[in-house]
Amino acid sequence: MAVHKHLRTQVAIVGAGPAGLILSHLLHLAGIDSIIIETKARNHLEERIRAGVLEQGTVDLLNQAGVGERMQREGLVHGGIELRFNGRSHRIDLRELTGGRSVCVYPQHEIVKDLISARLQAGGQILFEATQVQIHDLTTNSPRVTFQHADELHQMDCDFIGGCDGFHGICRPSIPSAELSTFEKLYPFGWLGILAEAVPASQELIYANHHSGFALLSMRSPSITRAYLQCKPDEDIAAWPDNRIWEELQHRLNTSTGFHLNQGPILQKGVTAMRSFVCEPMQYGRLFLAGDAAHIVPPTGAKGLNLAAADVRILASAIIRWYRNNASDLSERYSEICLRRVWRVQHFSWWMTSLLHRFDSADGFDHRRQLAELEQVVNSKAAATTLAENYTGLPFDTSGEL
Ligand code: RFL
Ligand code: PHB
Repeated sequence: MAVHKHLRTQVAIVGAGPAGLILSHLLHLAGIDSIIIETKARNHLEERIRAGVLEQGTVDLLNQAGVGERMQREGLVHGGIELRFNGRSHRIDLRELTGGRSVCVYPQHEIVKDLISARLQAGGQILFEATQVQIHDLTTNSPRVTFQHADELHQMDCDFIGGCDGFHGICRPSIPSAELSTFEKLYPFGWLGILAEAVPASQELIYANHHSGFALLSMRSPSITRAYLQCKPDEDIAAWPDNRIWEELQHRLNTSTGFHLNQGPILQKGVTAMRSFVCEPMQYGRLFLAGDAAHIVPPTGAKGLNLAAADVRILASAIIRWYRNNASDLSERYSEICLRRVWRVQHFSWWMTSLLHRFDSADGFDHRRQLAELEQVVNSKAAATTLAENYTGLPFDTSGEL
């Protein structure tokens, strides 16, 4: 029979993705106690293939927080990306255009592994495989989380709740709908992603606009290729045997001077739908949403994880300020501060998506317009700089306020 178990923490965090884990770690560094409640098992989180590209600001945040040691050793620093269209390849020199900024290719699940290990080593609590997670009393000074864990019904009292449970979580839907505005855009395509045991055919990421559809060549390590093909949002993966995937990648990534894709066993494949989504505000009473729980971007700009890190950096500062100075000025402005970056990144992710994908309605006009814009991006230093600044990430606010 289920027993009632009472827990108390300062900050209850729902979700052990990058947002929840980074938040818990930053709070711990400031001496603030948190407990993470997560529905999935630890090994599931540590093997879930997701993002790969980290902005300089995210890398700096992880390093400053003392969890960047493996990332510094194993992460691949990239000073440029390639744009490919009309059979030609053009390098965008991120480093030169931004005065030295770069990105780092280090898989999201490795960050998750590093953070879980750091939290557990420091005595932090992550309650994996919780079920029936619910949040209550959000507009009081003592909100609660209830859930089932290891056959016991738990109630956790806290001062704040970090809603870090992703797009399909329960935190955002717990806010009365009259208090929220949501903004959404669905795209008429998805991405078919593969992970393959093959040496990446390029040392830098290649984004290709092709009349057959977008393709992206990325990597996870010097021996693992990650690649994506634009497909239908409800694409049947069974229609894509490995050889068809390689042929299509070769076709879309080819150049007039020839390009050879290294092939190897495909370890994983899956289809991801594409959407842009924002909810406003990102807070309600003592609940603060962060990461995918509050917003989704299409992956073309490689921004989702970076935006999650930017949110929790601000949220941690706001909570720390509340405990240390008894001041709620920053926590009251959490949503407003985050949404400035969120909308900048929404625009960039939408722009990259619309520049590079094939739109089926196109009678040829849209494709020619895209090519004209791509020509401008690769030929105008101003246009290339805009891409490079956004891709490497807008610097974090260093005014000292946060
Ligand atoms: P997550 O990672 O989804 O974590 C949420 C966690 O909450 C748990 N959860 C619950 N826990 C308790 N109770 C409940 N009721 C719960 N419901 C859910 C979930 O199990 C999960 O563990 O959200 P978070 O932390 O906000 O992190 C966001 C990122 O994961 C996401 O934005 C990125 O992966 C997006 N993304 C990329 N971002 C980048 O910055 N760079 C990239 O290169 C990049 N590439 C990508 C991507 C996402 C992709 N997919 C699969 C959507 C490429 C792809 C293909
Ligand atoms: C990835 O490696 O998964 C990746 C890279 C760049 C993107 C999106 C995803 O824009």
